[in-house]
Amino acid sequence: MVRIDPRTDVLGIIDVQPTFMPGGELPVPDGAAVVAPCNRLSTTLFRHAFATQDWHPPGHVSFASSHGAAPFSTATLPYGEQVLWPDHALIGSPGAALHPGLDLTRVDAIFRKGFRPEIDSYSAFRDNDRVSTTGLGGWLKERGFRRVFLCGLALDFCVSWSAIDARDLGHEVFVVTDACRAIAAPLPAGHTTMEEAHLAMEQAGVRLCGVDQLVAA
Ligand code: VGL
Ligand code: ZN
Repeated sequence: MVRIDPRTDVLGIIDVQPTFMPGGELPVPDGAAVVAPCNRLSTTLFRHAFATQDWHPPGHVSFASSHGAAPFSTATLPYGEQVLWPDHALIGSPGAALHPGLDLTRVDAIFRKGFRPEIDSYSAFRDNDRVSTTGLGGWLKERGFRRVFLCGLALDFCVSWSAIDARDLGHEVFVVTDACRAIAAPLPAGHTTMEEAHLAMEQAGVRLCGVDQLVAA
């Protein structure tokens, strides 16, 4: 059991946007199922939360269409290997809005990422070049939040990269796995992006938990 301290614990709701749900441009299997547990976490356990939105301009470097390539292929970009996705999370589009069913009562701030045309950003903290930031790290510090609890989409991309960066910044981090869903794409080596993300989170000291393991103070 993990007892939530509503003053110093914060909930991060990652990319709960229709673009990542069935019917959207880059659907995560069963993605809409995260809305209810995310709401339960934010309304019954936490006093403070932040949300993120993937937020890409047309022609974004992460779009396969920008390279004349097939979705889910990869490209080598100046900052490293990049998976190329279908066009998604277009700035101002309905799919890029926060899901209308998401309860925002406890959401004090919304951070957008992936708006720089030439760099993708999985993490809520830093772009994939690992240099340019969103400001979230400074916000957590100024607000005095110590432990970060994450939920949302997709577990093997934006949630896990955010969790690892929060560890890097010195936070204790919990990923609430049953309030997340994964893309779980197969990789050439035979394993999946989910297995890779699990390993990376374990190495970074990210803790995994379920909604029912968290209790009110
Ligand atoms: C995401 C792929 C591309 C995510 C965003 O939110 O996990 N994944 N852009
Ligand atoms: Zn994206």
